[in-house]
Amino acid sequence: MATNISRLTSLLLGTSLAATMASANGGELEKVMKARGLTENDVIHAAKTYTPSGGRDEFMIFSSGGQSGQIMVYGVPSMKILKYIGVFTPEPWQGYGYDEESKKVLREGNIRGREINWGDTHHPAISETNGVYDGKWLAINDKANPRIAILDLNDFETKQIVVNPVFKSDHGGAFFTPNSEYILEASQYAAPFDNNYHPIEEYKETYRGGITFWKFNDKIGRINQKKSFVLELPPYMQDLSDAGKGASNGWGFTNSFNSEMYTGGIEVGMPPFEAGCSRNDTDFLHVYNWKKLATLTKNKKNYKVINGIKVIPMSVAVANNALFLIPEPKSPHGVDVSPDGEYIVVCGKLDTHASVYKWSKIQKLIKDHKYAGKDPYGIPILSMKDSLHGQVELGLGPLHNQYGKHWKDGEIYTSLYVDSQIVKWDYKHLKVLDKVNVHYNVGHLCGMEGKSADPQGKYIISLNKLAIDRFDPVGPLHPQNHQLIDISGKKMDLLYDMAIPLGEPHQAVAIRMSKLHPEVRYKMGTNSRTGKISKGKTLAGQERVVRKGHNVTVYATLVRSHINPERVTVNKGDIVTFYLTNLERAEDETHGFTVDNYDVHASLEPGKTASVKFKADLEGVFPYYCTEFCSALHLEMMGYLMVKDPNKKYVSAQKLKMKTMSKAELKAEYDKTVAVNTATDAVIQSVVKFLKANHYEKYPTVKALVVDALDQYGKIPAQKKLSDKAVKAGDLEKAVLFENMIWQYMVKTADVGIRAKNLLVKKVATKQSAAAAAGERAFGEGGCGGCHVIGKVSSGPDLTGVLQRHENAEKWVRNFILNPKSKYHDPYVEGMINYFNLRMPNQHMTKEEVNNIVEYFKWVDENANLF
Ligand code: RUQ
Ligand code: CUA
Repeated sequence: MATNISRLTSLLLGTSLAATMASANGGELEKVMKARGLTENDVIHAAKTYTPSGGRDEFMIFSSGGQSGQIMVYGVPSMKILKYIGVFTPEPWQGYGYDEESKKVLREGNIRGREINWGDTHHPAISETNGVYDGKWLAINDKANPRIAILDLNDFETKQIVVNPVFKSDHGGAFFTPNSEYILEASQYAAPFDNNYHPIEEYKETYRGGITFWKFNDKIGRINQKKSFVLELPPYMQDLSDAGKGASNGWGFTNSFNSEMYTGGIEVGMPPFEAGCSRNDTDFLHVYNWKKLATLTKNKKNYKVINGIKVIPMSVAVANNALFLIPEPKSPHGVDVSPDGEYIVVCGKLDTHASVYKWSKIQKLIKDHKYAGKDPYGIPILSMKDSLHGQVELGLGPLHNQYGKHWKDGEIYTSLYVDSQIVKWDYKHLKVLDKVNVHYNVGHLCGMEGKSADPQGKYIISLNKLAIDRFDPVGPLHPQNHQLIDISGKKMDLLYDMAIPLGEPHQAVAIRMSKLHPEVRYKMGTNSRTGKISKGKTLAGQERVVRKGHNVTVYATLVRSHINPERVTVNKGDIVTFYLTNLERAEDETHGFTVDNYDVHASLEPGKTASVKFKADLEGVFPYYCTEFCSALHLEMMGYLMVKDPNKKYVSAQKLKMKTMSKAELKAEYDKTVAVNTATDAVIQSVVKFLKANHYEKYPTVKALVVDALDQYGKIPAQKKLSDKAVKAGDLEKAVLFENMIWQYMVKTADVGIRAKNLLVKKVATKQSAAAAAGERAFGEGGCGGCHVIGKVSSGPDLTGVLQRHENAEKWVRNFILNPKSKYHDPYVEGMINYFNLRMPNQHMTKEEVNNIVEYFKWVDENANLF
C-alpha cells in the first residue's frame, strides 16, 4: 500500500513534491484510503473532480429537469448543483409563480385559456453566433404542452413562454439556427392542426406533423410570434432535429419514427402502436431549407393561417424545392450535424448502426433533381445509398451523438441505450475507437459545447435513464444518474456519479464558464421579468400606501433589516398589492417577502422590484416578513397586515395599562443609549480611517461594500434630528427608540464596514504563501478563532506578535498547540489562564497544520500594521 500511495502522489504531484507531501502528511492519505476502502483509481478520480472550498468550475451545465418543468444548473468537473430555475413550473424560492411579474410569464403558457403548471422539459439550447455558443440566451421545450421558454443568462430567469398554436405535442426542440435567427421546434405525436375532433380513421388525411420556426430577436432575447411560421409535414411522428451550420447553414434536419402511419388500437384488437410503427426497415429523415421557407412567408399565397400562425402547406414547400425526405434506419432518434455542417449523423434505436450522411452528396442530388421516388404526399425522396458517407456498427440502441475536440479527425461519441455504453468512434474513417460502460441505460450524452461549431472535448456526461442500485435507497422512485467521463486520454475514464433528484433530464448543454457574465445586482427598481423599470419602483422616503376604492397599493422598500412600512391596515375584501423594492447594492443581499396565509412570495435580489397581489378576504392579523436570513437582525425584518371587517364594531382592549418608567429611569436609559452610540461611532470612525488610508476605492468589491456601509451610515442624522426633537418635547421614551434606531444603523454600518476592512486587508497585505494560506484555513477550521481574533483581545490573547513574545518562539508556539497542557504551569501561560479564566485546549491538530499555522502567524506579523 505504501508504495501505491507514493506512486499515486508522484502521479498527482510530480516526484519531488510527492516526496515532501508523503513525509508531511504522515501517511494521512493512506489512512483515509484504508478506512474508506478506496483504491488508487478512486483517489485519482476524486482528485480530478474535487474542487476545494471557494474553487470554481471550468464548465457550466444546463440540464433539462424533465417532469419537474425546470432547468437544473451544475458545474463540471465538480458536479456541484448550483441552481434549479423555475421554467414551466412555479418555483417558490425564486418567487416564480408567486409574485405578479413572474406569474405573468408563467401565464403566457396558458393553453386555450387553461392554466398549466407543469412541463416535460427535454432539450435546452444555448443561443449561437456563427454556430458557437454566445452565452446570452437559453431556450427549452415542453413536450407535454407544446411550448418553448426563453431564459436570460444574465440573471438566469425565465423571461418568455410561447405556446405552439397548432401542435398538440413537441419533442424536436429547442434548436437554434447558427446565428440564432430561429428556434426549431418539431412536433412529435401527429394530431390535427385545428382544435376540432377528427376520428383516428382519418389519420392520414387530417393528422399532421410539422416544424415550427420561431423567429428569435437575439438583441432582446424574445421570440416574435408574428414573424414565426410552421411547415406542415406528414403524420410521420417527427422526432429530434438539428439546424445545419457551415456548409449546411440555412437547412434543417428532422427524424421521424412512424413512416408507416400506424395508429395502433389495442382496445379494438389491433396490435399495439409499437408493433406497427417499426414495420418498415426505414423511416424518413426530413431535409428542409428554412431560409427559403422564411422568404415564402412574405407572400400570402404561400401560406394559410391556422390558430393565428402562418402554416406553409407541404405542397408549397415541395414546389419551391424546400422539402425532401431521405430514408434512414428505422426508429431513429438523434440527428446531429457536425461542427462544420458537412456530416449528419443519425442513430436509430432499433438499428445497431450509425448512419453518416454527407451534405455535399445530398446537395448534389437536390441540385440535379435526382429523386428515388415520392412519398404519398408528393414529397421527393432522395436515395439513401447515394446520400450516405457510410455506416458503422456501434452496438445496441445507439441514440445521441456529441462531437469531440478533434472532430476534424472524426472524433465523435454516441450513447448506446441497450448496451449501457458510451462509444467513441470516427465518423470520417468509419471505425470504433473505444467503449466505456455506464450504469445504466444512457439516453442523451452531453459533451462540452459538443454540438456547437467549436467542441471543447475534455468531458462527456452520460445522462442515464435509470440509477437502480447506484445510490442509497430513497423508496421506489429512484433518482436519475449523471456520470462524468474524462475523455482527455486515449481511453475514456468514468469519474463520478451524480444523483439527480429532480425528474428525468433528457438533454443537457455545456458552456465554458468564461463565456458567462451574469449580473450580481439589478438597476434600482427593475422588473426582472421585463428588464424595464417597474412602475412600482420605490426609493427610500417614497414608501406609501395608496387607496383607491377597494384597491390598496403599498409601495414598500426592504433594506437590512426592516420593511417599510411596518403596518398596513385594510378592509376585508380589499384588493391588496405590495410593490417591493430591495434597496441594497451589496452582492447576495437578497430579501424575501411573504404575507402569512395569503400564498404569495417574492424573492428580491439587490435592486429588484417585484409585487404580490391578493384579495384580503380573511379577517385578522397577518405577519409579513423577510424570508431570507439576510443579517443578524433578519428575524426583526417584519410587519403586520391587519384586515378588519368594515361592518363590525371592535371594542377597545386598551384597558390593561402597563406600568411605565419613571422620568429618572428614562433619563438614565437615554444617557446609556447615547453613550453606547458614541462608543460605537468611534469604532466606525477607526474602520473608516483605515479604509481611506488604504485606498479602498481602488478595489471594486471593497468599494461596493463601503458604499453600502456609508449608505446605512447616512441614515443616522435624520434619526438624530428626530431623537433631539423628542428630547425637546420631553418625550424621552420616543427619544430612546430613535437612539436605538441609530444604534441599529451603526451596527449595520459596522457589519459591512468590517467585511470591507477584512477584504481590504487581503488586498493590501503581502501575498500569502501556500503554507500560510493553509495555516489560515486550519486556524479557522480548527476552531482557534473561537477564542483568538487577530488584532484584538477577545476571549483569548491577541496573536499578532505572538512570534516575538517568546524565546525560540516558533518552536514554543508549535509545542503549545500540539500539547497545551505541558505549558499550563509556565508563568506566562498561567497568567493568561487566570486573566481569561480559560485554558488553551488541545485541538488535536496535525504537525503539518501546526507548521502552517506558524507560517500564517509570520504573515500576520508581516502585516501587523493592518490589523
Ligand atoms: S430524448 S433519450 Cu432527446 Cu427527449 Cu433522447
Ligand atoms: Cu431581509 Cu431577512
